Amino acid sequence: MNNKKRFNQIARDIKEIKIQGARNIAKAALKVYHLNPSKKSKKKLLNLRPTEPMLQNVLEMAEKQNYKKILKHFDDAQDKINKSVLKLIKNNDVLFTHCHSTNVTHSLIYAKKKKKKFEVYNTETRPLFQGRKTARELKKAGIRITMFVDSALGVALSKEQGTKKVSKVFIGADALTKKGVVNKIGSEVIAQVAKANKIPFYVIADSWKFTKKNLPIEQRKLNEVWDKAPKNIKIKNPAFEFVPKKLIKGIISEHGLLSYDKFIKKVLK
Ligand code: RUB
Repeated sequence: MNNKKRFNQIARDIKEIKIQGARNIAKAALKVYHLNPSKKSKKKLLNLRPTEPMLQNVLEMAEKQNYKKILKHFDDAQDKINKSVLKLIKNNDVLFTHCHSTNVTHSLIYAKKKKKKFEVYNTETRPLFQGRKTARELKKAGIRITMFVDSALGVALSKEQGTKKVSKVFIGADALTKKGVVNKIGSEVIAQVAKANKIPFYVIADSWKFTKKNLPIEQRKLNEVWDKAPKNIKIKNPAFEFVPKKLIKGIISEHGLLSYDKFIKKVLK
C-alpha cells in the first residue's frame, strides 16, 4: 500500500470507529501524518473526531518535534499508569468500566499479570458496542468480566438483583479540561450513580489529553442509533459528555494518582 492509500485507509478507520479511543486515534494519526506531513493532511486528520485533544496535541507536536520521541510517550506514559493502577487495585475488587479505553484495559491487564485478583463489570456501550471490545480483551487476558446493557448500570452499581458491591469505577477520557473530563456518553450518569452508592470514581488517562480549548461534543450519525428509522422521528446521537471534577475521586496519569485539582496544577506548570 502506498503512503496516500495508507493515509486514506487509516482516516476511514478512525472515522468509522474501527480505530477508536483517544490514544489509539492519536497514535494512528501520528503515524500516517509522519508519512504525509502537510497542512492538508493535518487538517483532514483533525476533522475526523472533533472531541480529541490528544489527536490535536500530538499533531501540533509532530510539526516541530522528533517523531520517535513523541511516539515513545504513549508507551512510557502507559507503563507509569499501569504501576499506579496496580497500587490502587485491592484483591477481590469489583471494578466497573464503560466503553473501551486503552489506558484502562492495559492497566487492568497489567494488574492481572501481576497476580491481582479482581473482576470487572462493564457496559455494552450503545450504539457502537465498544464494551464488547473491552470484554473480549479482558477475557483474553484471563480477567473475569460481566457485561450489562447500558440501562442496567443502576443495578450494576448498587448491589441489586444479585450483583456484587462495586469497589471502584475506572473510566478513560477523551479530554481533560480545567473543570472536569469529557468521555463516552453515559460517563456522567455513571459518575452520579457511583456517587449515590459511595463508590469512588477514578479517571485513568494520559495527561496529553489535556486541553485549554473549548471543545465541541461530537455528534454522530443518526443511523448508528436506528438504521432506516421511520421518517419524522427525531434522533440525537451525542458521542461524549462532560463529567465535572466534583464527581471525580482522583485521576491516574503518568504523573501518578492525584486529586483532579492537583493534576490540573501539574499540567498547567
Ligand atoms: C472512546 C472513549 C474512551 C476514551 C479513552 O470513545 O470514550 O474512554 O477515548 O480511551 P470512542 P483511551 O469509541 O467513540 O472513540 O484510553 O483508549 O485513550
